[in-house]
Amino acid sequence: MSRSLDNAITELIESYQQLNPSTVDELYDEPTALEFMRYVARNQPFVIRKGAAKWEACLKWSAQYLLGVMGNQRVNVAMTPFGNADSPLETEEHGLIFVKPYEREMPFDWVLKEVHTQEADHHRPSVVCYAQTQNDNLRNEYETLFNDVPSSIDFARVALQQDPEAINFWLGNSLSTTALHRDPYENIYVQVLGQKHFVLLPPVEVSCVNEQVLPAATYIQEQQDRFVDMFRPQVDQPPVSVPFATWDPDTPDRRPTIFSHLSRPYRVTLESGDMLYLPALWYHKVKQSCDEDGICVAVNYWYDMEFTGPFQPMTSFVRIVGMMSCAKG
Ligand SMILES: O=C(O)CCC(=O)C(=O)O
Repeated sequence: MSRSLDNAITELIESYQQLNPSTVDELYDEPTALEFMRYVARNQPFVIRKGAAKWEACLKWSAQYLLGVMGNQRVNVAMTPFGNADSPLETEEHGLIFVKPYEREMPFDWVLKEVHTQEADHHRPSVVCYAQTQNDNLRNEYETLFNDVPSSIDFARVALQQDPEAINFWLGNSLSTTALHRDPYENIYVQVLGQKHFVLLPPVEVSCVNEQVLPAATYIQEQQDRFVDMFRPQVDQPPVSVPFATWDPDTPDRRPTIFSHLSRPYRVTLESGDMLYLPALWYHKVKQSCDEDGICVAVNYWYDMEFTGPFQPMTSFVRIVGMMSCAKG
């Protein structure tokens, strides 16, 4: 029985790969709402090369412009020792945990300088900063920059019949990596400065990512003198458990499942002005490279995914069956 369950999961992954393109579709014009809806219905990503190149943000933003507009307004910044916010972490004390960043409000000019200086410095800093609150920050703490981007993506607004649930601003450098995870949103991601390097896995590859239920922890600032910030993870109290992918397609021999070798990750790099449609529930890991100012800036639009219809329950079924199969293996 369990052999045939493994075979069924293998067949699911392989038939998906046979029936679908092996690379992310590249478009050079915005799709119509109907064309976009066909991608949503197939749950298939695409990138529009230079799709946002004429946005005010892509024409005007630079370190100097951001500094001029934002000045010393206070913004939230995530701080971690290795640029590893919201990621699995091996610890001696607690084994594998899910660690969240230390978060702090700082003046924007301080954050910008810190991100830039860390990028320029050849020695690894003791703390890596990433402005990455995913809480609609572009319509809140970064509101003064909001005029430079559209308030919605037209083809998505018409097709999905809704406004974005959140519009987020991201400012970081090459020291930060976003760990493999998935979100219940249709995501339109626009690169403004620098590059983002996405690794994408479709939802059917859930059995490859070795999702485990991990104790949640948060970095705390242990000791600070004039020069050094020290961070260590502290397990959350009361205890909270978080299901999270623990396999990384870039280090495939660490923590694989019996299905990980079947995974065929899609890789796509976004240059300034490029727009990615990242469909709901796709696993994504994101690395970044900086522009000549030593910063990497992006904006993304999250639209609620559709929970009615078969997609969500069937994806959830595949996830549960995959976890059962991996657990007994
Ligand atoms: O840009 C990043 O670092 C992560 C982006 C991401 O996870 C998202 O847009 O959902």
